[in-house]
Amino acid sequence: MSTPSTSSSSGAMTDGFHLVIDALKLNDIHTIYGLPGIPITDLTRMAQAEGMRVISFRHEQNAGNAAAIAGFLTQKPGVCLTVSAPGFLNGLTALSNATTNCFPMILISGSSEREIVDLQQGDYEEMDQLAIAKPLCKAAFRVLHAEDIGVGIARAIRAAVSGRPGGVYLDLPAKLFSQEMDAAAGKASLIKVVDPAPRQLPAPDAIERAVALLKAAKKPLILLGKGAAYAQADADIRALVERSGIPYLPMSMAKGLLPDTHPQSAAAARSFVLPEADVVMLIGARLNWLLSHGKGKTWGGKDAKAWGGQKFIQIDISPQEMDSNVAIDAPIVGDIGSCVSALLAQVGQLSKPPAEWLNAIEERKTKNVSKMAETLAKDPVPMNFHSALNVVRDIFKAHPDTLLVNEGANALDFTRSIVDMYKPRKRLDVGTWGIMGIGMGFSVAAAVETGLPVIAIEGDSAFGFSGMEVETICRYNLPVCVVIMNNNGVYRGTDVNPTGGSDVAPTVFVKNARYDMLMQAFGGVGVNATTPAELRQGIEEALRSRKPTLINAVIDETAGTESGRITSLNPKKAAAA
Ligand code: ADP
Ligand code: TPW
Ligand code: MG
Repeated sequence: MSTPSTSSSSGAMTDGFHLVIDALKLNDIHTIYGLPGIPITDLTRMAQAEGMRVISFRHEQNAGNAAAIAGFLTQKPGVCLTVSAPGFLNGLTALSNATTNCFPMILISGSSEREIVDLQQGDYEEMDQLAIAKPLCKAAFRVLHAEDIGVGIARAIRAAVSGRPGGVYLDLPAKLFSQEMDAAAGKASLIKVVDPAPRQLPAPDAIERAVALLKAAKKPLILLGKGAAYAQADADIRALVERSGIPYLPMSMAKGLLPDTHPQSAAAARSFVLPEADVVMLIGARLNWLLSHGKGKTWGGKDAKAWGGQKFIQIDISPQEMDSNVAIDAPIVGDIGSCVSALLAQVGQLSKPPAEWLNAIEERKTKNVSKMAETLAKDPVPMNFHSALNVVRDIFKAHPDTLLVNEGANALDFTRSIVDMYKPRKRLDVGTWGIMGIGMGFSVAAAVETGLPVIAIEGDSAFGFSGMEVETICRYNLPVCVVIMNNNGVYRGTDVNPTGGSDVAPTVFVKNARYDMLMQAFGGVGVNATTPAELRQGIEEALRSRKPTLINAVIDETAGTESGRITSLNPKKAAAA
């Protein structure tokens, strides 16, 4: 296909299609995750013709999740492209989830004719998309004129990656794409964004305040969140932890920032260190529900709402995050790279944490680790989560560069606690919302963006939300190995219908389903694994061959617990507690 915008002959014209493509490429965005249809089919074709990688999905939510995690992995906004109204709405869940998780992405949706939409005259796929997107993302823009495309893309990129990263919606009405303009003027209208995520240096007095708190601490603790993983300040974060000698806890997606086997990791003593710590330094982690809002019994408070007495230091790029749940005694506002390096410069002033604290943690860790080792050594028939995940644990130890995608309830919680990660940004999961459906979208983007193999550990319910994308994985021949922890249902496969009627219980699926056959339908490798040995062989072969693979791991249907680790959030149970 010709490239009007790069033609140098005088009088050459360009159009909206090419300006969008050129603006993305100019800003180093070379991949689009999307799903074609009116009015963006030709945009996908032309983008491919112009050398962009266009990854087509079977449902926009998965394309959106792919874009979001591409943003997390690369610090560049992932781009998702959809059609109008229904396609846009399908992408919106992912956009909203990206915003919630602070992942930079841009959802670009074609839209119907403005005049008709605004008069509500019933256009094809009519919807006021901009208005609907606005409350669900960080910023939303619409471009009406071809000469504004450069500005529109530049604003979208800046909004997505600067400050706290998030999702941006860009509305491109159908008519825009065919608008023509002089090619030279078009080229001149594009903007290459300079320094899209400017460093934000912390104030020196904020650093001093934090250092003073750490100096006085008897039982300090560092909490690493996915913001710390996103920031790609890996060496400095590791140096800060190691040179201060402070024990640390990684949040789920921060696992591997330092290897989970690191002697300072307190992960195996989590329920001991949270209530005991006296000064807690949060690095890119929010005190939301995942940390029990920084108070209550988890933190040693005397009841569910009480403050546990900890002093908090919080490093975050968003000033408004401070005091959101409990008082933050030493807020450090800035980008994590700059903040951690400023702290590192002062770390010489700190003495190592008291031995009593470190020994107490070590004691708890040793006890819990040996208890876990006992459980993992068992080989029950049928397999349970532990015996299956013991295999996965070995595999990640031997192949630490592999990416792990993980969703489900028990399939999530057990994997998080059993499978050690050794490198930063290798663990991708359900994040802040605990959302199901990220599995295949994340897997596709993880493979596309890194070229590395991906293992997706999926609950059988979780997999269902994005399962059709196994065709996408086969179509692009991606090195993705999906392992379904098949316990015949949501949490378990054993619930019964109390009426004795013929409908099964709401949490129960078809018994003994063969998910592996889904993969075979598209030319991938399907394996039915009933023992740890078969599971090990299946995954190892997938890593060796890099062929799309799906392993149906048959798990004891009685093995799971309700809601995995978050049973207490169920209304009925919470009231009873
Ligand atoms: P987790 O779920 O792992 O606890 P959260 O998503 O709750 O992590 O928190 C991530 C935090 O990191 C957010 O408050 C976000 O503002 C912050 N953040 C993201 N990127 C950066 C960065 N580059 N510098 C500083 N803070 C960041
Ligand atoms: C978009 C609620 C949380 S976990 C889960 C659901 C439906 C599935 C658990 O079953 P699975 O795992 O995957 O088989 P396991 O190992 O315990 O059997 N809809 C959305 N997000 C969420 N979180 C839900 C529903 C949910
Ligand atoms: Mg299940």
